[in-house]
Amino acid sequence: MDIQWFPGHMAKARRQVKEDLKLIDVVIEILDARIPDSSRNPDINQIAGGKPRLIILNKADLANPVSTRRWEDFFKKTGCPAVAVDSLGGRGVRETPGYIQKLFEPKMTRLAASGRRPRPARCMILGIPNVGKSQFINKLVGRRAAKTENVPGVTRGRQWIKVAGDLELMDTPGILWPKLNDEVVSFRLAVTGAIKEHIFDLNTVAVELLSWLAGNYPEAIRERYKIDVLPDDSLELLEAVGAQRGYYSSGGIVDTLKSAKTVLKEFRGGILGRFTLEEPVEP
Ligand SMILES: Nc1nc2c(ncn2[C@@H]2O[C@H](COP(=O)(O)OP(=O)(O)OP(=O)(O)O)[C@@H](O)[C@H]2O)c(=O)[nH]1
Ligand SMILES: [Mg+2]
Repeated sequence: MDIQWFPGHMAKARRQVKEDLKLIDVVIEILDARIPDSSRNPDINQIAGGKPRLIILNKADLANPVSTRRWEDFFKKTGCPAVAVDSLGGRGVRETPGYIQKLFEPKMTRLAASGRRPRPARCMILGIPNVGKSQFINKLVGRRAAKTENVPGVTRGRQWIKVAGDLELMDTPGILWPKLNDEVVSFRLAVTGAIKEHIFDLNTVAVELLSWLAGNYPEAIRERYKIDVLPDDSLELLEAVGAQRGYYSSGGIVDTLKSAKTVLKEFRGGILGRFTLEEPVEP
């Protein structure tokens, strides 16, 4: 699976981020709790420069809670506070302003020492497409301040949003790195919904996902799709899912595309269970 997807708006967003960083006190890096490593921009250190940073492990409601705790510890050990958040349900959202204020404190003290009046902490929300940046902001401010939708590439330009109290947040368009040349990373981004669907082959991704699930959580598939004996071949498994659902085309063959869409949708919706696709590797 070779994915090349770097639309013009992302290149522009990247330049804009660089420029806007001058105005920013704290960078909020939103990661997908199911793939904290693959959803991380490898250039983040360079992009964020020396700004204090808070990591948010978003969509924690869809991830394995034990793994999420491991990831929180992992990032904390690297010196970066990390909070698990469910921006839909709201869990963890309220804890974030406290972390932000703490990160802003040294700068605020410096500003005060030079005679400047206190001002809100200005934060930039950064992350890959569809990770939940706009939804996180909406949950924090308690209204639909930013547009959200379950497809990547919704936010096209930056937008400042004030939070009651002392925060100002800048929503930004999701940015992916130019070359997704790592097959495993590409698969994980596709399966979690960070890449537009016309860019990759749905069947390939669903087969790979079924193979991963069959290897790690066979019970989840057995129960959901009522398949007692899982075939070794994952394409056969995809067909078995379709057969179980009655997805037949006119010639009586299983419609694997329809099965693939079902499997991906149910995985992304958390219907198959809460899964984390990668664990932290201790240095
Ligand atoms: N289950 C779950 N869904 C979430 C969470 N956060 C966001 N979503 C959903 O994920 C989808 C994408 O959310 P957005 O806020 O639009 O994502 P974004 O990062 O702003 O995306 P772009 O603007 O395209 O870069 C929406 O359908 C949200 O409802 C979460 O914590 N849990
Ligand atoms: Mg957005």
